[in-house]
Amino acid sequence: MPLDLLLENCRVATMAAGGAPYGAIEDAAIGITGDRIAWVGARKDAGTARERIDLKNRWVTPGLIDCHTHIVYGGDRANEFELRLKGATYEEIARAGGGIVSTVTATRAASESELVESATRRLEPLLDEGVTTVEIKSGYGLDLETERRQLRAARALGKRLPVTVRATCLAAHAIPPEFKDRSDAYIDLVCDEIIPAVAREGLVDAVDAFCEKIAFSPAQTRRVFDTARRLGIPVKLHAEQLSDLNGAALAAEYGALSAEHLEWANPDGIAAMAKAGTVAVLLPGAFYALRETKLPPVDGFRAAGVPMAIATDSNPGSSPALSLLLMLSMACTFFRFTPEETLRGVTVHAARALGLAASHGAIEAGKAADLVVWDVARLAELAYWIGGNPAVGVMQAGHWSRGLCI
Ligand code: DI6
Ligand code: FE
Repeated sequence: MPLDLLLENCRVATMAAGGAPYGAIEDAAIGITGDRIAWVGARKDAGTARERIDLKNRWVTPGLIDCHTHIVYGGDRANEFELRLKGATYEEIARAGGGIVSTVTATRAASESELVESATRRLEPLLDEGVTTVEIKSGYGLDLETERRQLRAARALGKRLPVTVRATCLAAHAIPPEFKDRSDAYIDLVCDEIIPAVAREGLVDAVDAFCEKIAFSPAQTRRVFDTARRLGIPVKLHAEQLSDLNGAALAAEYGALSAEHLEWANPDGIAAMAKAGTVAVLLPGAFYALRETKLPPVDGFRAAGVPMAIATDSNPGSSPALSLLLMLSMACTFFRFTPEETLRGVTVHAARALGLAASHGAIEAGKAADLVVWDVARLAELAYWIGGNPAVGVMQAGHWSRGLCI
């Protein structure tokens, strides 16, 4: 059987572990059939194909995966950005009724199509840079109707745009104003109504919570995780972003796909994550925008063999980020990642954080035909440039989604 398409004369960062850096193959070719990679290897070994494209020795990587976003919401918070510049802290703004809760008000007021439209405008620049899979969290509804609307918008984006969407229910993101000082009662609603309903409707791929002093306690997080476990849905956790509540260890105890943020993660949490195979998702955009000084324990994760992913955390408050490539630069400069670690962080490890390791995140026969062709001489350039976009071709599910201007 001839291949549908052969991409030849390229250098391929397969991201396979154990061999050359980046799992690279020089003078390579990639065979595509339908929406899958059928073959990858040395150009001289390639079989016949109905169509061939000469990539002129350009680098090809897997499609990028942004594994942590809150990109579906109403309004924005540029006003709070200005308040923070005048000295207010993120926590003070949150405690004064701004912060996440102000986005909740705007999101409750937005229709599904308004949510889809505004999120499309924010997603487009990510897709231009080669993002082919994105995770989208709810958590700006905080009632059943609006959480459902956000998750429906997330599903709709996956149909409308050339991107695979994984939807995460983050109903336990903040305490809604109508439950002020009654956070346990809100967790009852989350566990008894919101999660079961959106799960029944097929709107969620994972359940997340914000375990933090300004949000939910470890005991409340356990209740959310027990609910997810009962329904057979994988979990992930916003843990140790602003303080150390032992959230990383809690996430690992539940076999979480990932624990995210993690600036304050402690050695026990790191060891528990390593044992459970939980991915550390690090978010340099939030670290930057909140002017954090506490660095996540990257050396500890590395030494323990915890896979590290990087994402935009795209959201209106702590990380209004519309570029995943910029996060690679920040991960190197702030967190001391190597350029290769950054690319693993937005491919193989990000796929694993979404439970997609078997099908996405690497260039391997059988995996999704999600690829980016780059106009760079060295792969380190993906993390080196600050701004700009060297992606010259993006393929998602076997189709070119961004012009192949080769
Ligand atoms: N941590 C974050 O950085 C985002 N959510 C969370 O739990 C911030 C969300 C926001 O400020 O709107
Ligand atoms: Fe987040």
